[in-house]
Amino acid sequence: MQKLKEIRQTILQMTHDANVSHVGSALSVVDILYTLYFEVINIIKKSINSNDRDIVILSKGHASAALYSVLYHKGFITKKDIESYAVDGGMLPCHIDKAKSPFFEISSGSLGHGLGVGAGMALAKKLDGNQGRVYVICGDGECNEGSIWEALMFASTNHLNNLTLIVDFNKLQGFGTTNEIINQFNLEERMAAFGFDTYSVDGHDINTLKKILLKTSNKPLAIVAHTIKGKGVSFMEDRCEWHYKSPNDEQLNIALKEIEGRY
Ligand SMILES: Cc1ncc(C[n+]2csc(CCOP(=O)(O)OP(=O)(O)O)c2C)c(N)n1
Repeated sequence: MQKLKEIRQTILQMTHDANVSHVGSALSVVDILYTLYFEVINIIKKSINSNDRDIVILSKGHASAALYSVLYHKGFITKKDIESYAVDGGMLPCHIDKAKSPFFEISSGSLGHGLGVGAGMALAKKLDGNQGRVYVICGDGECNEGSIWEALMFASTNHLNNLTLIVDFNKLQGFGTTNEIINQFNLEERMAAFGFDTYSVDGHDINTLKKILLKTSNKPLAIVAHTIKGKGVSFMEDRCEWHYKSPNDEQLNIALKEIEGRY
């Protein structure tokens, strides 16, 4: 798919140029963001101020390069913005800053907050009689945060059936595998036990993702998206070190070529 190819290539170029971390985290979540922005949500540039629009929160804000690249390829931010990624005084800091653009729904990067904020927004939509869903994307390591589980209880208590949580379940976090650090056991079963309608999906399969993201229910929804950290670049896939490293010149060229042939 041409767009997905370009979006991945932009992420690689950005992290190379800025020499910053989290390229693996961005490549893990990018298919979910692509599906939301290109296939599912109702946000278009002129309706950004509408109270009835959908809302997407990237709670794992360290993967900001994926959001920035998707927004750029959607036409919501500019090439000049992309070139200011991780540059002092630029539009696009490594962790998302809500003040920089109306398309950044919250400031995120300190893990564990996006679902609580999203649940509050979903409740506000209901109280005000507004349309639209709130989609919150968390990491699996982020689910170690107790605040996630408080927000799940809050959402099911308040019948927030306009809220969808998507967990980017790549089984890695910053210092090793998620289950070695704090075992997530069976995320699907645990979220169902907290009152969510829960689905399991291949988080890189756009068609299936789309089908599940469009589902509605009388309960809040949780989608456990099974993903691969670094997806699309074979030497980055499922390798913890790419949480931190950025591609050098040679690695960038190899990665861009691989993406060119693979998507
Ligand atoms: C509250 C908080 N604690 C620690 C960190 C440091 N940190 C940044 S990324 C990360 C790992 C996140 O893992 P995961 O949620 O699985 O995301 P992934 O990068 O694997 O997609 C950690 C611990 C943080 N950003 N916020």
